[in-house]
Amino acid sequence: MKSYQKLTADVPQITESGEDDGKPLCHQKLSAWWLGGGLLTVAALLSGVTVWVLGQIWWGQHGTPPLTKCVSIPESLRFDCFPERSTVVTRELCEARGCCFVDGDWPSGSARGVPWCFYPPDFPSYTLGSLNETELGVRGFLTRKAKTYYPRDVVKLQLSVEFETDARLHVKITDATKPRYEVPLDVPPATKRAENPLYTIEFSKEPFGLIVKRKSSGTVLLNTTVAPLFFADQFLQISTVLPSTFIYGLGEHRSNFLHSLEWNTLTFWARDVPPTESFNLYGVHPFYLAMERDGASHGVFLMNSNAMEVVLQPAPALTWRPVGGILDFYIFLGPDPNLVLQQYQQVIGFPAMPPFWGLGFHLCRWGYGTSNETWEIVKAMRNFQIPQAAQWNDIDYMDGYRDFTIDSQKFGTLPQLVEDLHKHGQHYVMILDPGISSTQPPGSYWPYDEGLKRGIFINSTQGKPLIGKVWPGFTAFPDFSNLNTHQWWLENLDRFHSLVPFDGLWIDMNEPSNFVDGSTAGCSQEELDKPPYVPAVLGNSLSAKTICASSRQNASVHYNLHNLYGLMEAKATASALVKIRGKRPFVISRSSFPSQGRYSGHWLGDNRSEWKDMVCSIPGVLSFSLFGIPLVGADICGFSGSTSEELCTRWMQLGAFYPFARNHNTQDVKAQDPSAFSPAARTAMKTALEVRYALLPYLYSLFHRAHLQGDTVARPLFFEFPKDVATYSIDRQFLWGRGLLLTPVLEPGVNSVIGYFPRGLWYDYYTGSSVNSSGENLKIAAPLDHINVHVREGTILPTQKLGGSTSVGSGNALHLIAALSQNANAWGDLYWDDGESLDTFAKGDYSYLVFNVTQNTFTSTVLHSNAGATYVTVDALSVYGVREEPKTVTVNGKERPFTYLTNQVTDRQLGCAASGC
Ligand SMILES: *[C@@H]1O[C@H](CO)[C@@H](O)[C@H](O)[C@H]1NC(C)=O
Ligand SMILES: *[C@@H]1O[C@H](CO)[C@@H](O)[C@H](O)[C@H]1NC(C)=O
Ligand SMILES: *[C@@H]1O[C@H](CO)[C@@H](O)[C@H](O)[C@H]1NC(C)=O
Ligand SMILES: *[C@@H]1O[C@H](CO)[C@@H](O)[C@H](O)[C@H]1NC(C)=O
Ligand SMILES: *[C@@H]1O[C@H](CO)[C@@H](O)[C@H](O)[C@H]1NC(C)=O
Ligand SMILES: *[C@@H]1O[C@H](CO)[C@@H](O)[C@H](O)[C@H]1NC(C)=O
Ligand SMILES: CC(=O)N[C@H]1CO[C@H](CO)[C@@H](O)[C@@H]1O
Repeated sequence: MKSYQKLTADVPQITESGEDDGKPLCHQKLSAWWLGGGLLTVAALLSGVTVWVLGQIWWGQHGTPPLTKCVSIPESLRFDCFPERSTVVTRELCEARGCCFVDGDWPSGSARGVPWCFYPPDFPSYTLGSLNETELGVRGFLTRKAKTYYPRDVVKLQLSVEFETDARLHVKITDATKPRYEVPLDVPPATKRAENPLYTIEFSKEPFGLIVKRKSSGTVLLNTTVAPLFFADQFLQISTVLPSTFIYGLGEHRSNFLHSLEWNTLTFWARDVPPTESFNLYGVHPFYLAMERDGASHGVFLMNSNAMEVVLQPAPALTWRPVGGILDFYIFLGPDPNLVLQQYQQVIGFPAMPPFWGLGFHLCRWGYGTSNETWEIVKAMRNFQIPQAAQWNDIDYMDGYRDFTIDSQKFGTLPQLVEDLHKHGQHYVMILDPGISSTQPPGSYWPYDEGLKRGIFINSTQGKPLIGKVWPGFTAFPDFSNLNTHQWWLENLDRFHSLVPFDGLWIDMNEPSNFVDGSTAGCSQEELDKPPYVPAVLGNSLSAKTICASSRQNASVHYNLHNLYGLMEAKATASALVKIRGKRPFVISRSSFPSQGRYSGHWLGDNRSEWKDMVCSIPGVLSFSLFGIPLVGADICGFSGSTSEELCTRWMQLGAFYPFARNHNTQDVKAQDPSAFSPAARTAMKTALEVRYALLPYLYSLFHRAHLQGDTVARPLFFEFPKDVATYSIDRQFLWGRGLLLTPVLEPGVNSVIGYFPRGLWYDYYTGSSVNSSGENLKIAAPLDHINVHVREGTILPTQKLGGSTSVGSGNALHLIAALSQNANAWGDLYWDDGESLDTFAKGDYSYLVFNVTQNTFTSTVLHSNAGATYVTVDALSVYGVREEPKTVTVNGKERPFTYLTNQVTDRQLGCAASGC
């Protein structure tokens, strides 16, 4: 939808540096003297898991560090001792912390570069005592003798390391003496110690540190001895070196897919703001995936929902800096990126299977103004036979922007519109915001009256509902950490559904967004609102554009729960939809947190109608693939600003391949639905959507694999080619699953595009002509009415024939496309069910088919079937890459007619020259 913005006033004092300081990445070896002691004792404590214990190698001492110690620390390995940005650090301030001060050039603009104030090698940290064996691993205490410069150090910590599976290690550090807030995610517990782990772990006792290595290669994945550990009540910090500079994830941020390690500080605190580089955005995902140097891959998840920073620096190294909770790490050893993600999602949960219609094309706009006008667009789309699965409305349907109301003047015919959509096999999705208007006369607005009665709103420190201001004016905020709130939300939705039988819900503004900082009464002066360390969040305050951190929710204080607001609302919404409709829920949420995929998809927020925003959408989509939220897409053609016909055409082509495809526009700008353009543009858009619709059986099957085991749908190239380093930074192309490569045009005024084709045969999806790439960039023709789609050798794609109906799942016959490998093999699969019932896989109400080509024979094997299988008929098979014309083709033993087309192997330059690009 929209955010209410005043961008200029609250630009933070930090942005990413790197692009302009031109420093090369530096992979220097860590200086030897630092922990010069090396390995002193070795103890193989546990069967299968090697535990190394490093000896006494670091002596904590206070005072001004001698300069020689300081200057010998390479710049890339300086860990910032003065991350506060409210003050420019001076020698005095720095040395008061016992840190090294070496000033340099203050980076231009607001960027921060090499720290001036950094930890000396002997800065006090924790000491690890003896380790006891536990059922799943080891446990020990960490103690700190010297205080840090933050209040309330936790002086005794408990470390527990659990070898949960062969590929998964769990490291938890928390207060040894009293419980602290922990993220309420129900992670399935491990029950048995890993027998043959892919990792080894070593401990450094003094100062405490841990080193995780990949057993097979010896690669050091984590080494936390590089900087001191902090664990104060509101300042936790742990640093590690990284085995490479290839780091992905760490969202939600707008950046290239591959993160910059040039002193890049990323902040995590859910925030309503149009996506901008270096800002904390709507969602929070403290997870990264790293490629090692030999194509192996690992992932790290810090299960912590507090505000935090992650600092990436060129060593390469990474620092986690949360301001609460505990240090609860899961480390996933892959070894390939697909496995890393499966292992991550075993912890956070697998994404929901979307209804089939959810994968169709969605259309929305803020400012249709009336239900009749909304209806006109639907009719225009039908008239041009442009596929449309669902029509949406933004907040203009509401009466005074209040949830669960309809503007009876302007949207009086909404129920009829929805009925008409349903008659045409189409669906209706509407927006809801969490803020509940608090100013209606008592007795006139059930949601507020009843919410108040049931005590389900978030309270201020005064024990009364906290009042902020959102679209309807003054509002209270439902506390979704309270199960009574879920019941109240369900009752509201149920009442509303009997008025407007919506099929899905769009939950917006759920960071939660608030147009006044904190509340109408401001915030308290307590530590939660004024923490000793404020991460570099936009607005420099945790209450900026949201509610007070001190506010009270059932499960904890908002300080801890803020980043979970969207997750908890999505959970309540999905469960209400199931109860109301009895079918698979369809929810799209703006804010998100790990495990969100179980309840909702996500759109990338209030992007602009600009080429750059279209470019950024691919890293956005790919990052959410890493976060276990495969149902994701950007607003096609851009949300704010007016699009141009060319941009919108290219964006519709790209958007036809977002896993979640919605064209959405703001009010008071030019219309951008396909029916608004010239016949040529409209046709190009329609063609792109028809390709999507043809491929829906393939897409649906990919979603099944995501739901089943956490495979990605929109997939980065390096997931399939992890040994090809050239793929590591590609984010202008992506794959669908393993077999379909998308190469969109992302700039104006061109009719060709350069794309990278990993080694192997790639077939043009439309013609079957092929190119044999040695792993190279190829320039290919891309006229305005065309998006390049290539099929990878060895793939069988189930596609569907388009019938007269533009609805999804119309039971049209399948057309299989087999793209042969150089050895003339191929395989593929199809998951099929009724498209909307709950838990079809768990209940066995589905069909699953595997297709295979080998030795000139195509076979289709039904591995599971039930009534759903009767929906599947195949009426055509195309085989790409048949080198000689066959004499006969038989189907189940009977000879059948066929056509054979000689496909010219496209010469890459020629193919382009022919069309003049
Ligand atoms: C871990 O880091 C310390 C400090 O930089 C270094 O001395 C040590 O050699 C590293 N250990 C490994 C296994 O890389
Ligand atoms: C390890 O075991 C000893 C002896 O039972 C006990 O005193 C100590 O508290 C244990 N340490 C941890 C971290 O559990
Ligand atoms: C919407 O259309 C209906 C039927 O055509 C008409 O009766 C109604 O007055 C229209 N409403 C508005 C607000 O234009
Ligand atoms: C908020 O205050 C209401 C009374 O105004 C109370 O019923 C409710 O339990 C409080 N909720 C929390 C989480 O403190
Ligand atoms: C309130 O939170 C606690 C702790 O998270 C939880 O156990 C309890 O079920 C919650 N109460 C309700 C009514 O949701
Ligand atoms: C395809 O069929 C061949 C020969 O029967 C078999 O060896 C191969 O495993 C099959 N491949 C798949 C993916 O089922
Ligand atoms: C199209 C576009 O600009 N996408 C960006 C929208 O914002 C998200 C952040 O929410 C970015 O990740 C996308 O890159």
